[in-house]
Amino acid sequence: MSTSSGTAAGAGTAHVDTFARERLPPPPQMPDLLFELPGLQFGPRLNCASELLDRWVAQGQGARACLIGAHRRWSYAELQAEANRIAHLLVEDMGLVPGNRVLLRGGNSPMLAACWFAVVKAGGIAVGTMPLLRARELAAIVDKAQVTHALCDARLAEELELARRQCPTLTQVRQFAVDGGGELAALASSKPATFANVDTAADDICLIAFTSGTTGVPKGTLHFHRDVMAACACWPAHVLRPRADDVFIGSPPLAFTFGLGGLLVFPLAVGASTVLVEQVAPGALLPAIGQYRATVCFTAPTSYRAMAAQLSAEPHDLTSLRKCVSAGEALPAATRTLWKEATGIEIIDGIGSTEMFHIFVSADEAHARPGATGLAVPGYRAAILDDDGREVPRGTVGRLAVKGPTGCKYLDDPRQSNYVQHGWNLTGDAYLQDADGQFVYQARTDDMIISGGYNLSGPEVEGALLLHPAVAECAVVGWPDEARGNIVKAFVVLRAGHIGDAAMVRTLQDFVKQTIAPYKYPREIVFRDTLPRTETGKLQRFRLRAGADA
Ligand code: 3UK
Repeated sequence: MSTSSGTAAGAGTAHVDTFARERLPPPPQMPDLLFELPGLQFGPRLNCASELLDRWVAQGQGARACLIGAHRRWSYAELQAEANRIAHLLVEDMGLVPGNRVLLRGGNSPMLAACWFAVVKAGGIAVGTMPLLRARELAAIVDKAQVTHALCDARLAEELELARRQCPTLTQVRQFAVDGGGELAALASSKPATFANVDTAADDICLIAFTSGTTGVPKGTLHFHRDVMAACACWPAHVLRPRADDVFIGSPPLAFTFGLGGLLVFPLAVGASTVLVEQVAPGALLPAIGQYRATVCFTAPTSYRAMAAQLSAEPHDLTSLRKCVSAGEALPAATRTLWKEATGIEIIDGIGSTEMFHIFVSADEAHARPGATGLAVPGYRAAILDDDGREVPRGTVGRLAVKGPTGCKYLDDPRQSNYVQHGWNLTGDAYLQDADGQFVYQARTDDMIISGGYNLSGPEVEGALLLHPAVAECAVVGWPDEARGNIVKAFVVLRAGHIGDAAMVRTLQDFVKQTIAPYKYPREIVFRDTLPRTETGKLQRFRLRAGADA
């Protein structure tokens, strides 16, 4: 067993620009790391692009299908050639040196993936950004990460140009077009199709993922080349178990590590192919699964719920589909059941975080238990701790703590000591471990509702409401109340054909009382047309609380 914290400072880094490296958390604030699994034995040098992409071509598998987009299909060899040309452009024309931060901006597409590999091959640090971000948010990221270069989908260039006015570090920007035309492809076309990847250290930083967090200044999480490969050796290898002939598809953006792992890194790690298309709203995902004969789907719980409803209205060809992954939010038991009834497929739930890169507690189809997230993924350890950092007995609610081969490394941020305590990564989630050892989600720690002296989980009440056929979506929050401190308040979106009147309020209240302990029922219910969500599909409960402007 090896437990270590931190990384040997300056040990053979390939970075010339050491901005990010110098802003790693100080060694005492680094999470403990575990490298017990045989698949986690890494040498000192590692460039994850070599492992994920070049390796297949070197093994004579370059003709295999790799990326499938709306406009193009690339084999492994074709993606390699495109990424290599862009890497030359970055280094020769745009002056990139290893360690520079490169902002990537675009919806999911093969071209965006080629840009990601180009940056990583050249020893740069990829900074993914959500397509919907505005100039103000982009400027905050550019400033925090001192971004020097950007590769941007031409259709999204306007906000980046606006941001640039406040961003003196960002001097090199090129635009690309997803259909293969555009400035970037034209400039890269004269470059060689071969490129010698920068010989990076395993613990050189290769990406900064900004948290899709709720409020406050965005946090940039640093990830090493080794972190990317370590993630591949854990959850995909032991829980998802994909095959080389799988076709991955899904909705999360590549700027979100849920999407980067699920839709790019994990498929390529096993030589599979992946569909990278922008139009993956629930309504478009179902037909796309049929069109591309996709076999593995990644999306959020609400999307499975919406797709199950869609399937009851019109049939879709899902005969190719064999695995469905849900993450980003707790998967309500009702949603698991609806999806299984509609498709016969048991969803693989998994909790991951931007800080940990990907999923660390999960259950495959055989271990799936409605209402539970699962067990620690091989390679990770998980525990429920009290406020003093002591493990609590089974069945007691506490703070979810994890450690494994990846861990939280914020870029120059005092909040490091909130996430990492005593070597554990504290995800900010209240969980309990049941008698079988399964981890059962309660709420975000700051979403627990204290009402009349009871500790209540908003998502548990949501789970009960979602079992009612009139409920399409819902959110439950604590609402200030003179007598009780807080009351349980529900915001409900009804399915078409149902009316949100006083009778419906009574119906839903009675239904909850019959489903879970009666004291948990929502004393107040209001009806809404939509609920506030982040671009990654997470419910923004804070925007529904008293005093917020939802
Ligand atoms: C919540 C879940 C219950 C939980 C993510 C998979 O969501 C991801 O990363 P974020 O940084 O958010 C992390 C937080 O989201 N959460 C995620 N999955 C679940 N809660 N059950 C789940 N299955 O509060 C967690 O702390 O946006 C998910 C892979 C990569 C990711 N970045």
